[in-house]
Amino acid sequence: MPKIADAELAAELPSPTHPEAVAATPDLKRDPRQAPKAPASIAAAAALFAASNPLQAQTPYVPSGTGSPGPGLPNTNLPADYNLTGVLGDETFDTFGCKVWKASPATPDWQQASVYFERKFYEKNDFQLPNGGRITIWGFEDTLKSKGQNIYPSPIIRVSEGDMVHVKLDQKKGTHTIHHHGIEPTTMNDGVGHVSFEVEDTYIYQWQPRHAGTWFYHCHKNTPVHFEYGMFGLLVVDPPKIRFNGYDRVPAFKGGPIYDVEAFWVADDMDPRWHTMHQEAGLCGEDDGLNVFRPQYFFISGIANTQTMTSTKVAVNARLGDKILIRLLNASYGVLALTFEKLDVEVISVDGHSLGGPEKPWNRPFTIPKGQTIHLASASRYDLLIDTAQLGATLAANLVDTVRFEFQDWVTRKVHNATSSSAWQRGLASTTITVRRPA
Ligand SMILES: [Cu+2]
Repeated sequence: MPKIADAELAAELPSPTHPEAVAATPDLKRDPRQAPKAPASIAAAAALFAASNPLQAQTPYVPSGTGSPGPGLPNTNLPADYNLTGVLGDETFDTFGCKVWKASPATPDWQQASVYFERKFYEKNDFQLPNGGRITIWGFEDTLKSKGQNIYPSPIIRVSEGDMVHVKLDQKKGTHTIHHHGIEPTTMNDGVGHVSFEVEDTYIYQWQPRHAGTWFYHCHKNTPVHFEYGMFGLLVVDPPKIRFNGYDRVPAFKGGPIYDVEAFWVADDMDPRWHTMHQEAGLCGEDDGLNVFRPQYFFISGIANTQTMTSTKVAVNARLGDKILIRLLNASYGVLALTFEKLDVEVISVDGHSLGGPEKPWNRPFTIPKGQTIHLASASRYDLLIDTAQLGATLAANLVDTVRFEFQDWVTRKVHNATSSSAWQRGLASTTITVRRPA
């Protein structure tokens, strides 16, 4: 059903598949009793694997940024009147955010960008749902790299540590902002409407990332409503390239692991009632029912839960010996529970910040054993590393791990609509990680 969403994503996120993993022919007839015994440790297994498979590093995966090279966009808007920033006049708890400065100022302290992006508000009224229905979504169109495509979630912003980044918001209906979540730029560039301004027409957000990891960006005007409509996308910051085994590679963070396969899993739930609200719903104290959230549809990276098992945008393919990095964002309004059936998973970063490594000696990564459930709160990110060398130097047959997602109510912790007779309505999704043995 969500063919459109799938096709749109095809132009966006790389498929979490090592090219050679698909080409390799599975040999399911091999007698498992002849397989050498797996070494005691993952490190020993990896060493043995590398020694026996010289092809391992011949086509290394190297991620690349998604922006355009500088010097960026001219700063032609008129200077800001700082006396007007934030909320206007007297505000109460109920009406906070009701009267906010709306403007299109020039970017203060503007500098030439090393990389820049354009994001234009879109409204799409025919987003296809897994039960055949349609819903309205909002998002950010990348007018430089995928013009005319209404991609959900919005296109990834991928930059490198130390880049001077410009993101131009072009907005044609009401007011919106872009908050680059966790990046912590100056107040005017933080995109939180009620402490600075909402963008009436255009604005160039300027910021400089300092920490490699997985972040996200979203509209921060009437955030519960605009985020629910779909105004968010992943934001990935890469560390500098390093030379490894004769190739340029990009580790997860400075001093962190190098990976061969990269997957992006963004979990989201939709309550169709919320997709009929107006832009300012509830902002001026009116009761628009924002205290009631009853999601009916569930997605991983824009793919409906009925399609995630087989979608090439969600299911992961790797070769034995590969390291898989999964960048996981819980964009739902509940608790996301995630269980890997057969693979141990190492959490190497939380909310954009690495665990361990030379820059974070005060903490360390931790392992979630197979079968044990990981829980994420709303807006949380986990970077999950799976070293397939844990399976040993040989595999009797390809290993297929089933990964199960549960969308839980944030208060009752029950799976949404768990007893529904329709699979699409249950807050459940599954996908697979396939590890292929050497051909
Ligand atoms: Cu918005």
